[in-house]
Amino acid sequence: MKLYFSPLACSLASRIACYEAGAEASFIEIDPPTKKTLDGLDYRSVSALGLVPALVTDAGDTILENAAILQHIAELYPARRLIPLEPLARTRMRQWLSFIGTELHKALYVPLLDRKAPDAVKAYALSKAESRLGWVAQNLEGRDYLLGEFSVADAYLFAVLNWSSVTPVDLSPWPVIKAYQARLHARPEVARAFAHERELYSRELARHRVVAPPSAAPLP
Ligand SMILES: N[C@@H](CCC(=O)N[C@@H](CS)C(=O)NCC(=O)O)C(=O)O
Repeated sequence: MKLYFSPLACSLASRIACYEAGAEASFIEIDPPTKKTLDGLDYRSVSALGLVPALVTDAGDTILENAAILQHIAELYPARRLIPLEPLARTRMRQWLSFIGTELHKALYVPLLDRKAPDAVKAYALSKAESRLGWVAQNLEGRDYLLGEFSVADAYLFAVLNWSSVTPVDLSPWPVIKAYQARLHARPEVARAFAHERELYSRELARHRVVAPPSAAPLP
């Protein structure tokens, strides 16, 4: 399969899922400003909206939406236990994927990362941080991962929480979240995925001759 991604974007979660699953995958980088692969293919021919990630299966089917891709990878490799077997736990995992995608990714971080978002929009988004992150923290009390065991929901949350460092989202009121980030980063496959994309992100900045200001942010 082929995973289309941009460095440090939400597609990092799908790369982590591939690594954790031991999946045989090739990774195709999309340059965010041009929406082209590095060898010039128009990515809109894969994903009409130009959003990463997209997964193209060996049979040639294209799957869009991070939450769907994460579940697809997890289900292809059941032995890696990246998705719970028990129905209620599986539903809880979907609950988290939905929460992370809507309440955190799109409602909180995207407006903060978007240089074109008006200040009032950023302030409104930031006003959601305390309740949303407080809810995450409450659910991490006494647990190593969102569902107790690692799942692809943790991969998604890791990718999204990483944007805190380049936005005004302050995680320091929630040591349990900071400890969770460190725990995830201590997983060898998470660390490998993150280190690789950080390197690619530096190259992306260099390619566009961007001198990274303190607020330089990866694509949300
Ligand atoms: N609903 C989509 C959203 C994906 C998304 O927002 N991807 C961002 C990167 S994190 C993107 O490609 N942004 C480019 C753009 O908005 O043009 C999903 O969950 O996969």
